[in-house]
Amino acid sequence: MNLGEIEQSLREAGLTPRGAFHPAAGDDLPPLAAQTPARTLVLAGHAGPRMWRAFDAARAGGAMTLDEWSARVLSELAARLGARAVFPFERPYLPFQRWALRAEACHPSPLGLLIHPDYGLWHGYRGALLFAAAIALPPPERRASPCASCADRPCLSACPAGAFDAAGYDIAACARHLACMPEPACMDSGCLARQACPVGRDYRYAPAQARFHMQAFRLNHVQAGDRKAGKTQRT
Ligand code: B12
Ligand code: SF4
Ligand code: SF4
Repeated sequence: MNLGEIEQSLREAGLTPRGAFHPAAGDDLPPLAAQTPARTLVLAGHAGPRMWRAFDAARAGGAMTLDEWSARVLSELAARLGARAVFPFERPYLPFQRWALRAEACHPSPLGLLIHPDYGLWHGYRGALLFAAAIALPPPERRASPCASCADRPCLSACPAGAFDAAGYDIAACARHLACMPEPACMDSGCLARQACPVGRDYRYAPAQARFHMQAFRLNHVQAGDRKAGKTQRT
């Protein structure tokens, strides 16, 4: 099994390969099994319309959440490839953003989301496959952060609730705004701070996907009033 074959399997399942790395001390990977450390991590996510099409078709056959779809697709793939699948919604949380910084040309953005030079802020992670073998990998791709040359930082001033400042993301301010009626524009177009970023505009979510993510976010973290108590995030 080589990396190209694994990446092709991810694409066929509706996912986007998001890089891979050989774990080192401090990467905090769970083992495959007792006494069996993972020697390769392959990251799976979404960027562009492929995942939404696959998920939307699958849920037409029976209601399911995006987390359930991710778990089904990646667990089947893991069984076929002899890997272990792990997920961003598992508790305790696994450090997916830290892994992404190791796996591909992503950088932290002022919004807390990672920014990718091509996808901008319009991407996410659906899971990772852990392999016992040290699979041959290409040298890591290193590209500059788009934020480093973005003098105006429009993402920081676009939120109508003023949820972003130098101190970070004010979850409560965002939650209060999303609970307003009539519904704020973010519910239809997706987070306006994210929309304001000039990078990766071709990868912006289509309206149905943007609304789906915002509804899931509001349901789990706003309406439920349960931002601390462990509801599953369905991004
Ligand atoms: C808990 C959580 C949240 C919480 C709290 C975030 C916080 N302040 O810590 C809340 C509910 C607020 C949240 C919000 C969002 N989140 Co969130 N979240 C997570 C989750 C499940 C766990 C984070 C964690 O504690 N990790 C454990 C530590 C050990 O991992 P780490 O990599 O070392 O930690 C990093 C993060 O904590 C990050 N971080 C710190 N502060 C913030 C603030 C924000 C807003 C984010 C996104 C990240 C972030 O910095 C750390 C170092 O890199 C991750 C999935 C995961 N397993 O990581 C998704 C995750 C970080 N979220 C994600 C997303 C997309 C969102 C939303 C955009 C949801 C949406 N609407 O679609 C929003 C952002 C706000 C908005 N207005 O839309 C994506 C980010 C993808 C990317 N491009 O980077 C992730 C990776 C999930 C995924 N499936 O891809 N999230
Ligand atoms: S608007 Fe500029 S600073 Fe903000 S995320 Fe996009 S590139 Fe980075
Ligand atoms: S979803 Fe709307 S209210 Fe929340 S941070 Fe984004 S722009 Fe602000």
